[in-house]
Amino acid sequence: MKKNTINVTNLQVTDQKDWAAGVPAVISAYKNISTKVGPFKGTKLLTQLNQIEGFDCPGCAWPDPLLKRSTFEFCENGAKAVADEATLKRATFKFFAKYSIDDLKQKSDRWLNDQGRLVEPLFLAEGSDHYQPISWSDALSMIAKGLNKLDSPNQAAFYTSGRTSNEAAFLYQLLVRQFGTNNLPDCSNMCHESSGVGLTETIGIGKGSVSLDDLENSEAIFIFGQNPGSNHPRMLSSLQAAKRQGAKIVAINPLDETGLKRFKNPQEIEGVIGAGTALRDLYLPVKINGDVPLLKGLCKALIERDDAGQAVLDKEFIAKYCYGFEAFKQNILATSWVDIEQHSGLTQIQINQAADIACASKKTICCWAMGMTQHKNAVANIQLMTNFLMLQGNLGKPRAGVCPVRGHSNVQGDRTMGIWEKPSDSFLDALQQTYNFAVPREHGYDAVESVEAMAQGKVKLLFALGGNFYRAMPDHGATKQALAKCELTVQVSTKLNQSHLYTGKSALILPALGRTEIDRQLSGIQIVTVENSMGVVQTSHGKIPPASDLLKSEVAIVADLATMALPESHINWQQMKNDYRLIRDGIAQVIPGFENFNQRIEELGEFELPNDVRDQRKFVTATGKANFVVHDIESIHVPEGCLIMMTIRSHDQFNTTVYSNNDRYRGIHGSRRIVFVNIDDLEDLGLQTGQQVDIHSHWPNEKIKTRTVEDFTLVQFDIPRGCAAAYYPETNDLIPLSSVADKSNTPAYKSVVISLHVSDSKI
Ligand SMILES: Nc1nc2c(c(=O)[nH]1)N[C@H]1C(S)=C(S)[C@@H](COP(=O)(O)OP(=O)(O)OC[C@H]3O[C@@H](n4cnc5c(=O)[nH]c(N)nc54)[C@H](O)[C@@H]3O)O[C@H]1N2
Ligand SMILES: Nc1nc2c(c(=O)[nH]1)N[C@H]1C(S)=C(S)[C@@H](COP(=O)(O)OP(=O)(O)OC[C@H]3O[C@@H](n4cnc5c(=O)[nH]c(N)nc54)[C@H](O)[C@@H]3O)O[C@H]1N2
Ligand code: SF4
Ligand SMILES: [Mo]
Repeated sequence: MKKNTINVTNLQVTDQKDWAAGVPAVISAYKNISTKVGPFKGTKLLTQLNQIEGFDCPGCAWPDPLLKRSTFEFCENGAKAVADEATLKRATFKFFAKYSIDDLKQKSDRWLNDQGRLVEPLFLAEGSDHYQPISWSDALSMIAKGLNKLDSPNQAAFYTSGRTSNEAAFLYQLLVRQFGTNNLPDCSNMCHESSGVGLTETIGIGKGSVSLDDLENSEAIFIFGQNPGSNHPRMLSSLQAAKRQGAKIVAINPLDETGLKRFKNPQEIEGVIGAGTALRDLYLPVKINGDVPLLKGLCKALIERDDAGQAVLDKEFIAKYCYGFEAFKQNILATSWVDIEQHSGLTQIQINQAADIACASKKTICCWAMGMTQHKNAVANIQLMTNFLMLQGNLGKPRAGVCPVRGHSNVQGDRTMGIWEKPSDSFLDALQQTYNFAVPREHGYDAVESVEAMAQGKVKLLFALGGNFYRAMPDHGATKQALAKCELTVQVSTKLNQSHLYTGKSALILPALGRTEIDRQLSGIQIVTVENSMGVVQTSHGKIPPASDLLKSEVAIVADLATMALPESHINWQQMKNDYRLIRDGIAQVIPGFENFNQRIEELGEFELPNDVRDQRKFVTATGKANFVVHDIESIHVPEGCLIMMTIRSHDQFNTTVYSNNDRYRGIHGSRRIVFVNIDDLEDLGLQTGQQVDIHSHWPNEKIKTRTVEDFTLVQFDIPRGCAAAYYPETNDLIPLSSVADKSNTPAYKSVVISLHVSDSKI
């Protein structure tokens, strides 16, 4: 892998911050928007962010308050996402004439993104090393021909990243299924797939069961494997509201993340000049991948207390709504405290402190993100968290429940719209009935399987609606080779990224409108809708003129491609492109909960989707009940001299989009090639903070036993013994495609066994 340009002398390390947001967040937000968009235009744009008639934040999926909004309904990182999209910079054909693909491969993710918006369709011919402009009709007809040339529809894969609107997503899956395949991998496969799989088995719905109001009024909130200060910053306002109602917060994380320590709300005087609000009441420094033993310990503490005569368990709930309790109880009681302590890295006393908080609460919520979903035993993590809540009846009642905190702004909505390689029969039946064609029933490839299929020559064309598939996947080496075997790869994009450089034999870039931009079609200006992390469907109205006259909306790209690729289709794609309301009429017919879709958004602007667990305490599972599931502790073997490493996000990136080389809360400035290690481990390993190292990862059961990324700087950090952390995507090459979660097939990006070696050049 080519190294990003890094000058280690630029690295400055300061102490980790002990509070988040406040004035520095406001300054950072305005600095970003003023530099990239201009002070006046930029500030005006921010006042429309997350407003009822404004546009939905292109950042994360955190919900907005229902129907009541303040003037500033956004966070620092939302402002960064907006500034990044609304930037005045443009990557024109002159740029692509100047830089060859090889030149661009030498550049960092940050540099590529910094070149500005993509403004016209571009084509990379086989054997050529420069992209050149191409007309929309030539580009789309090339894709249509490429698709129709395949021996089977299953030789194409259609990726989606979670920024795509409901309308574009619905139309896209309709195109893909009428073309004849369910090969619809998406970023969810790398993200919350483990949550979907785990929750569906236990409670019958792959989504969360709480609303914003529930969270803000619950009595105890357990936050597992999540860094909301950077990745869902407005969650801190909700946690603050909950604290003010007396909630207790427990943070379970190998890192004592700044955002969960103390929050200075920049919208309050107290947040500007005062000390802010302390958030977490208890911090559990769990070892990486130590959550299964911790959760078993928590359940054990509750069950043992109940057995000892304290009324801790909700026996009525368990008897009436749950299945499998006795077997679960036996398994939990048979798990020893010695094993729990050893594998979680926590003491019985610490776990009992968390159990005290659970016992004192009648309304408990568990929130989580990637720290739980990106491990081999991720589905076990999710199921044990759910089971922990079930013990006290914390499901299907107000202010209690499960809260997977989603990543991309519409990743949840895309799934609801049918972006899924394993669609349910009921969804396919409804699609078939509404659109009157034989939909493919065979399940398709997920993200990892798509790469494997490309490597085997089974997939020859990749079409990606957004995202940075190459860079987001593990094992860049293998992914690159697999992509190179494709006849054609197509990226629908707003900004330049590495997926435009590591391509199939030929490649296309189709430039798309972003969320901030006005989307005008024949019937007038269009709005789109998205679904947030808590199942609320909202509208988004683009506000600024498009970055170029040549941009098309994602809906228009899909409709125009469908028109060319499916000439026999009886579906009137152009009519739907001209008026997105017709797409919403289709959604209303196919997807439960979207009845009178157009009318409801026109009248209300937003509405909540039905949720059996939350609304009716109904569990549509194989047993008809909420299931307790037995999971054993499967600890990862970390040989002597090795550490277990998680790959995490910095404060100044959005996934593979890097805004700067700083990570303010963790005290890192000027470099991303960092490994965080405990000082005692450094000492034992004979290493020192500031030293340059190569990271080796170890896979004794794989063909390639050792993988290496070079030139990282060691930074001593407050992290449990035996653990390490480094940023994604610079470290993705350390992870083979085969290292995935059981059942969900999500890459185990956060369980990487590594060793550290002083870089050759520095010995
Ligand atoms: N600004 C910004 N916002 C974003 C994103 C972004 O990149 N930048 N990305 C978006 C997307 S797509 C997503 S999915 C979310 C991601 O949001 P997060 O999941 O918060 O993101 P990560 O940085 O992957 O952080 C995972 C957290 O889990 C902890 N962790 C890692 N391993 C373990 C473990 O074994 N156990 C426990 N208990 N904790 C662990 C890490 O220390 C870290 O705090 O954010 C979304 N929002
Ligand atoms: N090691 C490691 N790897 C990981 C993770 C990890 O924690 N560790 N996290 C995983 C997770 S949770 C996720 S979600 C994936 C992210 O995977 P992706 O969603 O594929 O990646 P992003 O970086 O979000 O994609 C950024 C690109 O999207 C395009 N884009 C932005 N906005 C729009 C738009 O409105 N329309 C269109 N068409 N394109 C747009 C831009 O061109 C931009 O360069 O990465 C995964 N990879
Ligand atoms: S919390 Fe997420 S959705 Fe809300 S403004 Fe910040 S980045 Fe945007
Ligand atoms: Mo994600």
